[in-house]
Amino acid sequence: MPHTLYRSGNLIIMVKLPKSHPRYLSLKTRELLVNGVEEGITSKAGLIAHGRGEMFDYLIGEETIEFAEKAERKAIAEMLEAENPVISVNGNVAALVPSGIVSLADRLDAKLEVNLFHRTEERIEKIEKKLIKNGAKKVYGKRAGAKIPGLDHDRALCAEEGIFSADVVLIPLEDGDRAKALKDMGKKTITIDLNPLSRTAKTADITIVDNLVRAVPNMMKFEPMYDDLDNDKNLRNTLDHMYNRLKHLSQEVRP
Ligand code: PTJ
Repeated sequence: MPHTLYRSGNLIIMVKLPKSHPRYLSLKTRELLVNGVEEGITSKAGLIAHGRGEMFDYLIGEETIEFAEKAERKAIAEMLEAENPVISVNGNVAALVPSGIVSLADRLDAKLEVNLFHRTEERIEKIEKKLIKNGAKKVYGKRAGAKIPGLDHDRALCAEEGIFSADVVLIPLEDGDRAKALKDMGKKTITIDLNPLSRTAKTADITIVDNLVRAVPNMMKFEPMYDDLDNDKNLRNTLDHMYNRLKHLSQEVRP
């Protein structure tokens, strides 16, 4: 039975995670993020963001629904057709899917750039090292000579050859403000965000409402979709799916 140690000051809390636990996968995913914080890769705010994501995943049914699959397939096509596709990596992505995101960049012939909302040089370096350990040959982001216009502070910093000059950017779990600033630069934006109501979800050209831990492996195996995708309609369908599921669940609790 795997054990997890949580250290909090002098306190060591031992949590046993039996594989038979009905929430095993969800608990393992949390464990990756807690480890990410301890390693100095994930921000504490990343834990809060994940909690919000989990809530929406619950409403979806913790599976890849057809509308997410469509968006994933369209995203693959857009990235494959792009001239300079870039995948933006933050502290949550690096903790949850370090090898998956490197393989995806390989498949899509995309650059990887560490681009943080809560930017520190130390975190950038640690994430870069983690990606290289997982097989990345080159990681952008440490040398950030360009700025995303319209954003203040360090979250505007990006690499000239990376996000700054990208035509298509995959921005998983992105802050709404920056997603809009990237769009304002004329870039095609693709997000992976479990909250279909977030500003990022509404701003992006393609919104994948799926858990990052499912979306990335899916995007490794799905075939590209070259047909048009109506992103707003896809989002409406996703919300309807949640609404119908809740209606169904409410029936179940009635006597
Ligand atoms: O590492 P940093 O400093 O770049 O910070 C990264 C976070 C994620 C903390 C930062 O970008 C942030 O604060 O993001 P937001 O504004 O909280 O948005 C994160 C979005 O991702 C929310 O809409 C969540 O519902 C969603 N989300 C959280 N976990 C997942 C997710 N979507 C897909 N898969 C997840 N596992």
